[in-house]
Amino acid sequence: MNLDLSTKAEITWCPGCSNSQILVAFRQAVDEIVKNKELKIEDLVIFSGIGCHGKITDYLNINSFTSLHGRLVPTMTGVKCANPNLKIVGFSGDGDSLDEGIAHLIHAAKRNSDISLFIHDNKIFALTTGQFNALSSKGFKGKSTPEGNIEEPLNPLLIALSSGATFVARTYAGDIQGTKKIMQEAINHKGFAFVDIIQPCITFFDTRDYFKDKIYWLEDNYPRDDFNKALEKITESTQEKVSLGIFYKKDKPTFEEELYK
Ligand SMILES: Cc1ncc(C[n+]2csc(CCOP(=O)(O)OP(=O)(O)O)c2C)c(N)n1
Repeated sequence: MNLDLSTKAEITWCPGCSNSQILVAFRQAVDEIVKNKELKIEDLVIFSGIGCHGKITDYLNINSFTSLHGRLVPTMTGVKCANPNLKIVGFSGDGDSLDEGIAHLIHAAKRNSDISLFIHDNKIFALTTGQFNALSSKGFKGKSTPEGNIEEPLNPLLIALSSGATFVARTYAGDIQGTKKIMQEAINHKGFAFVDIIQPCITFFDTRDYFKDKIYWLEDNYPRDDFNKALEKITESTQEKVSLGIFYKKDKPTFEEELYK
């Protein structure tokens, strides 16, 4: 029997919003790993920041915590420290964790805290109606940059990898099955798992056509333990093609293991 992870909360995302695809992928991911006895549902705690993405915790019948803007990562690491037996998964916006909360992201990756962080990467501040953020491309025109953004964007995967994340992956919200599998591997990874989920914002920055012909999956036998290759691939992806998959995965003691030694 499938777990009923839905709630009675009315979904208030825009009709057709890719957050719904992320929600479906996560429900399926959790349903399967609970059925496979890889996880007990009562051991799972989900977190969200502030933004359109942040509503996801309202739509999941799972223990949850909605944090302040940019502050979900320290909330997650605090809960994990207090009870290391819990499985900690966070949903964050690119603005939430790469602007407001970027210092927390870097330090959680550096410590290899045993948490999974899923970034809803729409390359804008969506809830506040489309201002540019740290991931917006140079030239992006939005509410706060009507003549075009004059800054270069950050590469979120490069930040996670260079800060010490031991699981670094990227997926595309429109590929629900691919996203589900990456989520499952991230949840099962011991250590800091960073997943960048590219998601078009159909209202303020519709990138569906842009990504349609650019995304491709890494081959199945892609070497995940080679830091330099991951670095190369992650930086190459900011060009013409956008690769999806797990770029890096490494076994390393976690912050909580060291703490409780
Ligand atoms: C400290 C703080 N700064 C700014 C805001 C206003 N604010 C609320 S949502 C939001 C945008 C969130 O963007 P993002 O994290 O990318 O999430 P999205 O809405 O795109 O899912 C902002 C700037 C706030 N609530 N708190």
